[in-house]
Amino acid sequence: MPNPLLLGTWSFAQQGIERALAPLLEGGDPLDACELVCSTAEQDEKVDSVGYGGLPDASGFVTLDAAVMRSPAECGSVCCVRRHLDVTKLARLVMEKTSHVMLAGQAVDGFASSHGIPERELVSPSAREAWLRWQSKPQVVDQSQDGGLRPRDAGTDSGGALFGHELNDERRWTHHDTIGILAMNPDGEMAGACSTSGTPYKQPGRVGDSPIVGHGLYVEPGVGMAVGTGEGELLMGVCGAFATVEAMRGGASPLEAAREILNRVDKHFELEEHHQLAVIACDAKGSMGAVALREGFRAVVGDADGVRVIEPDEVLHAGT
Ligand code: SD4
Repeated sequence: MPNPLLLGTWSFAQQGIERALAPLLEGGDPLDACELVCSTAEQDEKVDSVGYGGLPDASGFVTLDAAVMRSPAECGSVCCVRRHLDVTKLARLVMEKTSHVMLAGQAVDGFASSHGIPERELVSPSAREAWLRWQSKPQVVDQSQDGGLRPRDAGTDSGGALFGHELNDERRWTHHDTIGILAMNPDGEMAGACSTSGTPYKQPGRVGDSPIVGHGLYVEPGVGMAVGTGEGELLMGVCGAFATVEAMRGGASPLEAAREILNRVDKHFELEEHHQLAVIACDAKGSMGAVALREGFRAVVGDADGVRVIEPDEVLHAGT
């Protein structure tokens, strides 16, 4: 019997998982659950890496990316969306209403409007303030680092406390965080989704791993599913989510598979201090694994025992 569950990246997935868990455990559609978890974060201004509240690119525009997936034949994504907030819903519309997998840029806003989804301002007041501060102090985040993610100063960051749990070294990575969610219902049906504003102050036009099937998200019924968060460029270089599922196909457990892919990143990239990456994975029975490159990553599990924030099973560079 599969173990039905929701497994999401970062503690801010908790609120959405609490909303989505009961219907999933009663046999609901796992993609409905994923969409609800992502849209809860998209609407939360406090989450500064997803949806409304997401930090802008270098030119001051927020652009959003998202993907959904049930299987290799059923996936959809959108990227560089500037005028619509509901990007997970849009990715699902691409999957369900078109013969395509991915729509990009301004055309997505037209597609959204044609499906009756209202436009809205994506730059929240707090994100605009942060961007203005960044502009006046460009040395705080080094744009030459392809998006320039750096752990924030603990002293200026409310971090994990914002999301109501005690594991507060997560705050190091605030604004570094895609929401990624994997779901399995009691029938063993799987789905996954992810949603992000990408790296803060990124070069305009930059798209990371999240909306690209196989990079930030991959789901294959009967085998497993995986989703990543963190420095997208690292995961893109190894087709990370796909590679994780392939490792499970080859007999690896979710933990072994996630570890193998992070080791591959470690082998190929000159990692910098600000690089963080985490992969969460789940096999066809509902066993799960979570591995992060550095300390401070959190995941959220929802299952028959309730909802809880957990630390990853392993940190590749423990102590950093
Ligand atoms: C990206 N993985 O665009 C996403 C978002 C993220 O820190 O986690 N940024 O690279």
